[in-house]
Amino acid sequence: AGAMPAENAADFPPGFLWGAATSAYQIEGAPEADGKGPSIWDTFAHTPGKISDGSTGDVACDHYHRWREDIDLMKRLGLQAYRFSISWPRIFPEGTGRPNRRGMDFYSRLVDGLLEAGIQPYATLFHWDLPQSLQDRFGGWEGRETAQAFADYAGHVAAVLSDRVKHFFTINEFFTFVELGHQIGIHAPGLKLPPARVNQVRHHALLAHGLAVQAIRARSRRGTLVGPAENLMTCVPVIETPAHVAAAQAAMRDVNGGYTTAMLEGRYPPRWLEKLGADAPRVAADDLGIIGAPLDFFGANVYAPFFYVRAIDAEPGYEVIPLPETYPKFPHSTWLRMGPEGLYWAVRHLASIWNVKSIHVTENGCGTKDTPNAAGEMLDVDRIAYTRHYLMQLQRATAEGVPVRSYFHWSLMDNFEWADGLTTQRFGLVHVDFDTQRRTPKLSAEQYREVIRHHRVV
Ligand code: PNW
Repeated sequence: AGAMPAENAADFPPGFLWGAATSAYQIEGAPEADGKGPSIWDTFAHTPGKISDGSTGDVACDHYHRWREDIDLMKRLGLQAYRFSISWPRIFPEGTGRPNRRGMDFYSRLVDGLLEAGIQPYATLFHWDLPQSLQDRFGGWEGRETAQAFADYAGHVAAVLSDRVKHFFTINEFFTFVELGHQIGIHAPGLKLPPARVNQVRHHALLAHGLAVQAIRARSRRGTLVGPAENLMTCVPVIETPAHVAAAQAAMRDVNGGYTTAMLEGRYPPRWLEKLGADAPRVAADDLGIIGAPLDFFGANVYAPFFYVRAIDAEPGYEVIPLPETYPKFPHSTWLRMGPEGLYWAVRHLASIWNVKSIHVTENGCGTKDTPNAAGEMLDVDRIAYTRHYLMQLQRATAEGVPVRSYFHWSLMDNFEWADGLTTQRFGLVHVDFDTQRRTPKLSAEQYREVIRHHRVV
């Protein structure tokens, strides 16, 4: 499904799936329920000064207890797919050892509920909530042991759920937890390591992905599909002519050298290694073959483009130039800006540079303040405009034959936005009152429901 041309020029292709995404620590709460062990995010959020509004994920959306109600919410939106993440320390409270059956049962019930509602489950295995025990015992991702532990966990989950879950994402956004967690220290585990150690963390995370792909394939049902969900640093050609497009492709391969290029080419690009110099990671003999194993699909989280690129004569044939200043920044975010063409170029580059045959847009959305008006409505026009402009670009890509299979809006509902906590900015289509746990669809939820119903941008 998904490859047939659309009947109307403005339609998305037949079979294209519409979803929304969340992650475990951001919505579940219940950090000690049913034998769950602590994660590094439990620890980090409870460290004074780390979360801007002083909140934690202890309750968040209380989804662990309200998942039935949340499936009803998804039904009302008309969602066809739902991307959630599995909390590793619910399944292995200490990261390794014996699986905790009661933790697994939660996801098993959730998956059954989704299927009953006619919603396809898409499961992410790691969305940053590393078991604290692995941090304590192996230095977390600094230890090669953590990569193997992840593969064992991933294989176990696939063995239990692959009779009902067809799509598994290994790791969500390497860049964010590696760099923000280990270099800048604003995400868990809050470290500021020197470059050589950050590079080793990054390499172990990639290795974990590769080992998990192997483990999932070894232990799942036939037909199970696996890939990453990665935040590409998208390079937009300054002018859409062959020379500038080629320059943007070359820049893409270099700036994503530590992640996407390594996974899709099975090697670190020479210019990227050159930049790391003596700080390059230690790489064992088979590592890059494992990291570069062919994938069933590529999941792309796309929020904003990173650079404009132009062709130049001098080596390396491209020049990175800043994005236009007139691409507005979102006032409550440090990094998010409006740049809809980034979505078009992200998926087009995946297909044209790396010949990716199946692409899922695993996240796209924006953070806003959303306060109710006098009538209690949330008229989140910033989100409506954002979604419309990004989807127009995605539609262009599908109309040109780029093999995009699905789109997941980030996020289904307001949730714990990491270092920004619960209230600094809200990403939901559905508003959550964190005092009462009342869910109220915003105007953008109505727009998204109509997008799904009409299978085109509205
Ligand atoms: C993603 N950046 O994080 C995450 O996958 C989600 O869990 C998160 O809630 C969402 O986007 C919104 O922030 C990102 O610096 C964090 O470009 C940082 C960046 C991008 C995505």
